[in-house]
Amino acid sequence: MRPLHRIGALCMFAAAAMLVVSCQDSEQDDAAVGGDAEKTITVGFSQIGAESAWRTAETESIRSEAANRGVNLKFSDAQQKQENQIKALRAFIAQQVDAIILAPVVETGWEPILREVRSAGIPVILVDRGVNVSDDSLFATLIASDFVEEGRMAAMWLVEKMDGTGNVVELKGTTGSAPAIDREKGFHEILDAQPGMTIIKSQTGEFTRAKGKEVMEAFLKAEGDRIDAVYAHNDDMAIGAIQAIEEAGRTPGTDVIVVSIDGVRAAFEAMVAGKLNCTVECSPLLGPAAFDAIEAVLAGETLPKNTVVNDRIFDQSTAEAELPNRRY
Ligand code: GYE
Repeated sequence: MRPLHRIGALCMFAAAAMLVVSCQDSEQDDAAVGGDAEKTITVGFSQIGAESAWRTAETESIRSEAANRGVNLKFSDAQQKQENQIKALRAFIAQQVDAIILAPVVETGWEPILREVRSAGIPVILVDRGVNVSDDSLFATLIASDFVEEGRMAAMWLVEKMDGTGNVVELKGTTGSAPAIDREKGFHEILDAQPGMTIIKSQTGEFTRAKGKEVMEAFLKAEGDRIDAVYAHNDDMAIGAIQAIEEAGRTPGTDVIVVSIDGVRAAFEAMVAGKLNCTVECSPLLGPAAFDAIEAVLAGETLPKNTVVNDRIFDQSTAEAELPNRRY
């Protein structure tokens, strides 16, 4: 051992000893202490907003998992705006965070900022929505559901329920977002092969209850009794649509079949009440997987580019038994 190294080793030993002493002295900062002199990591989380029950559940999952692991989490709410997410990422670079969790509102426009983050040496974990970039070394991994498959599952259920005939209206998610693009794609792929089924209207309801209701009201005004079914890209819009259907004097769940995606508690309650017919689960409980990924990346591991979350489908025949098990 060269002298300089020996001094270094001695200093480290002294520092470790001091740490042990200080741990014994105070019990206040339990979370930060963990293990032998492990450093508390700081993670920046750029969240889209709070448009749906799904989104709130995701925020809660990431916040509580950070707390469980003693991670210092810097949370930023973008209020649905990509420009706010870009600003948040720049702020995270300035704060020299150890890693970034990004739930990107839309798919495109991320390359320049992700390059800045990469130059700063900060790994990015994408959660729930993907991005369109030409270079996938701009992020460490994406943890998300397969939205195309979710759209297919909803469509296949509907085709069977309607015996391959009927007019469908579609309430789409946020324009340009991965789930809106892919849930449309998967659903259309199946319906396009059904000569007896037509999507007569399709418009964004921005993943919110209020907008879902407003757009459904307009659909009902324009198409009236021609509407046999609604496909909503998330439960919140489906619940808004259910209100619009009721206010128009029709019965959701029987007169108008309603299918959606997410599997939030309110959707299960609506299925038990007979108003929603089916939901495809999309888990927002991504906190544990996100922090596992961060720990692995910081330990120097290379992660698979895509970790797919598995989804199940529920309808009125299975909703009641499942309701007590729902965690979001
Ligand atoms: O389905 C919807 C939301 O990105 C998968 O975003 C997520 C979607 C979710 O607000 O409710």
